[in-house]
Amino acid sequence: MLYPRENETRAVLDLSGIWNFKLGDESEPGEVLACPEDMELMAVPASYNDQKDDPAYHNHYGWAYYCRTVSVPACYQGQRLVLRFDAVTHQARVYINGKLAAEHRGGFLPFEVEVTDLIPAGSSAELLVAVDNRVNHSTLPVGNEGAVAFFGSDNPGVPSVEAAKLWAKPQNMPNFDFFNYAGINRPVRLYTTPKQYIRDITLIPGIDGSDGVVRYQVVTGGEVRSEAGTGADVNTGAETDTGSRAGTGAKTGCTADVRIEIRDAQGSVVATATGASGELRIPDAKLWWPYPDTPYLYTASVTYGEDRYEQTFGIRTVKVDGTRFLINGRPFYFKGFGKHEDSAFHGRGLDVCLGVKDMSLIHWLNANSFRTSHYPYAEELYDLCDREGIVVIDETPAVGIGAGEHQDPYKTFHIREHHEQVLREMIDRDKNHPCVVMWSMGNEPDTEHFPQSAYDYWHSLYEYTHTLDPQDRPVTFVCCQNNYEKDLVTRTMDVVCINRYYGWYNLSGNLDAACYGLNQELDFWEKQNKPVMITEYGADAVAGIHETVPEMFSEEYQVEYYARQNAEFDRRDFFIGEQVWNFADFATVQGCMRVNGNKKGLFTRERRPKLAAHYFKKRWGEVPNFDYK
Ligand code: GCB
Repeated sequence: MLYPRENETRAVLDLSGIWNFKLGDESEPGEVLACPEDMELMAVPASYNDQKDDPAYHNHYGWAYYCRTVSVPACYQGQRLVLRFDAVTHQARVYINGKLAAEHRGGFLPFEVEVTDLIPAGSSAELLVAVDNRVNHSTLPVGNEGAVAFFGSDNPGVPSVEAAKLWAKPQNMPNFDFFNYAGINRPVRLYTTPKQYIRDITLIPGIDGSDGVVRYQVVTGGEVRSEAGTGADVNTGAETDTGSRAGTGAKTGCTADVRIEIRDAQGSVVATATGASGELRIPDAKLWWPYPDTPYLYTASVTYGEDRYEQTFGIRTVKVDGTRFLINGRPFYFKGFGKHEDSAFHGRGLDVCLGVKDMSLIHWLNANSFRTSHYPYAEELYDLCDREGIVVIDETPAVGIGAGEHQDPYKTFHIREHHEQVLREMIDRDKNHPCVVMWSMGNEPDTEHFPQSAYDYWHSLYEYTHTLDPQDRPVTFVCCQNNYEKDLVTRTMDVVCINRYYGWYNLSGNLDAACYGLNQELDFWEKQNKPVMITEYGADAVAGIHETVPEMFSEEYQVEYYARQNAEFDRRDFFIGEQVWNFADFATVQGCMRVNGNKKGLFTRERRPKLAAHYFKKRWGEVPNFDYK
């Protein structure tokens, strides 16, 4: 799905601002719905949870309603009009003048609906967005069900489940460790295209000697004069997954009408072609390299009839070769972290200023990469990473698939179809970004208690993911600390990604024992002949707690924890990267394991560095991006 960009053929109206808002309950909104009475004010885009000082918002469970009027200028007459939602978390129903116009499941990926006839140019309409924040065993991320699960014990002082049912309020019980921020978290825009339009562009870069070779496919839509020369059939999954009711009339285009020009960073045309699919050759191409080398970007300017779209891309290759991860043929070492989209007041709402600040801090740290733990991030961030040369592992929201030791989650819950949907939508959205070098199908599912079921589920999904990506990037999922000898599936991924907390959740405070345990495990991985990286390791450090003798929760222990374990990674040739948990402190549900949120950040939530940030700035300044191993 193309990002809404304005140019001489397309206009974009940003609907960000103050909307009307009202909390709802668990009742499902139907096909027809009017804006409620007595609405309050709420900023969009942003999560609604922390905008008001009332636990009813912070801890809400169920539907909530956003309303505003949308006016379409008369000068858009003759254009196709599309309403695009970048992310509504977790489930959305969109009403135009009271009638259901679109629905979407999944809170981190875009959907759109054509509104040319619903809000004709020169008119206004009432836009109502219903948002459901409930997580359960069929959503991604996964929530536990039964609102009274915290109750029940042999202790007579703790209410039994039966007693609690009489008075306990229903609530979300995330099976994941980040606050369940919800609402219209990313921009809503109305954009125009000509009636015949460019629907999608796929660019597949390659390198041949000193030339860049770019295979491309363009999908067009609208009333097509001729059906000749189709050939664009990749990644059209999003067409049905958007849930659009108005229909887009998309068809593959007339070959002769599509023209593509590649421009270099100075704007000079370096290659041209006509037709909906083909191959372009760029002599003496400049490659996209991670920072501090140049992340060089080209622009594909595609025209079709009166429509035009500019898609930036980079020329770079990604490949796993034995135990190495190659970018442009050179062995790359990942230095970075898992992050979150999380900040004060906005919650998970898009904050581009914070995005720019984080890029600056990533450079300050001499890091080169991050994982979009635990969901696809806003598109603006991938654009920043393309331009700033930051390498991204792109992850779906499939976090928390597991059901405790007694139930096989893969046989018990119906998650597969939705999981495939989010993979299709994520790859369809992000496929052209040079910064994305690997897909992560999910984080920390149960792979230990039902190893064969886990293998059947994840390995077939891995094969499916490979078929979705036109660039066929490496595919993985991130494995939690488990009995790695029993786990059958992690070892079959293109890159083995492990989250390990030796010295924190286990062997707590004992770094000698932690290093022993870690080495036992690394000996196991050494025999698998796969590239292995750590995608999470970390220790909570409450900023300002200092000790002469490093103890848990102090900034000194966090540094010691990393220094000891990094020394072990450095001794292993097959070990291709270290991504710490987490870039910054972040909000979680409250609980006795959390001190006002998760404090494993190298930075505080306000982006003040802890001692560990200074430690990594030095270490990563000495570890090169390439040829380290
Ligand atoms: C994990 C999870 C991450 C948590 C982290 C922690 O394994 O993947 O979401 O936040 O541990 O700090 O417990």
